[in-house]
Amino acid sequence: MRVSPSLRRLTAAFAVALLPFGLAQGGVHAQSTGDATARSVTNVAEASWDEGGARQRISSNIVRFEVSAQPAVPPSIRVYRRAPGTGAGSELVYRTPRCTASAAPAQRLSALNTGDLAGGAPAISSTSTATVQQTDRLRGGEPLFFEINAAAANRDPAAIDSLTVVLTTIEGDRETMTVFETEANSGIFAGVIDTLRIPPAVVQEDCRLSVGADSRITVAAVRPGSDATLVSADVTVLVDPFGMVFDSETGEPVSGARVTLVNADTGAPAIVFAPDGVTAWPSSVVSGQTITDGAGNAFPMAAGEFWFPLTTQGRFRLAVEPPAPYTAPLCRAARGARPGHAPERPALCDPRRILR
Ligand SMILES: [Ca+2]
Ligand SMILES: [Ca+2]
Repeated sequence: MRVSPSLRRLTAAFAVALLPFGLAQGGVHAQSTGDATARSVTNVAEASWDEGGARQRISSNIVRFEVSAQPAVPPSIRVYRRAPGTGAGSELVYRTPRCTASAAPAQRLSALNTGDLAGGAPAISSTSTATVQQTDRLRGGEPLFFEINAAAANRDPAAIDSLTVVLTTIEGDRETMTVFETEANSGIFAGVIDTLRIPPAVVQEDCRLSVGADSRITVAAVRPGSDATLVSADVTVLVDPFGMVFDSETGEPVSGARVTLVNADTGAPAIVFAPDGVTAWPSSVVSGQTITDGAGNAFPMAAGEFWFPLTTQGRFRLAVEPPAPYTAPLCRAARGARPGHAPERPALCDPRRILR
């Protein structure tokens, strides 16, 4: 059968296209590096045809390509907040990040074990755990935990790799962190950053992320070796309003009132925690005065403001001791109360409002 030149080229093209698959079974060379198995497939395409009564044959150049043993998992970010109380939530393993970017890609396990740090390599803390729950919302002042699954950033299966993470807020704060792989060959990079309510004013790269009311945080992992974003996620921030003591006639804030959070069932001062859910917080504060938590952190309050960030579950009331010339909380008297009968309208006190 005579083959036209055009058909001959087509035939050869098919042969080139099809031969690699035919040869692949005999031409696969596998090599392993640690637990990560990569396959290198080497192919030579061969075409043959009859022309002028003679058998013609031609071989292509050598083509090699790598075949991953497992399909690549796209990078992803999960964001967590500390689980309130005990019993709920899951354990997050992380290493304390460094609040700077680092060009050094990895820390060898041997150095990690001996503390002998290679030149330029970031010091890596031992692993910590936190009980957390996944979220896309956070209260201002809570620590923000994040976990980045990025197999591409696990460049050395025998070393703790690091990943640069940039956190930004819509108020203009920006924190650049070096986040470490949880294990040498996990491909998972987890870390935490404290958030801080505004005020005080935003300060970039101070290792704390300032957020305002209805803020949004963007967590972005940077592709190793470039400035491009590998993967990012947004977190909505809810800022609980501060309590406010104000003049019921003028509406002006009133500083200097002692406000106590009281357990309504026991009458005892409530157990209060700082925004991190762990650090002690005073159960009695003075409106408009800076509040200092059990770890010595200062939380400035604007005029008339007070704040009880977190407490245990239960029923609570506020007790207010107003400064002079104010005398008492504003209360609405009960109406229609008769002995043995419920009042038509119960008494109602708004302890944040006081009369003079
Ligand atoms: Ca690694
Ligand atoms: Ca900051």
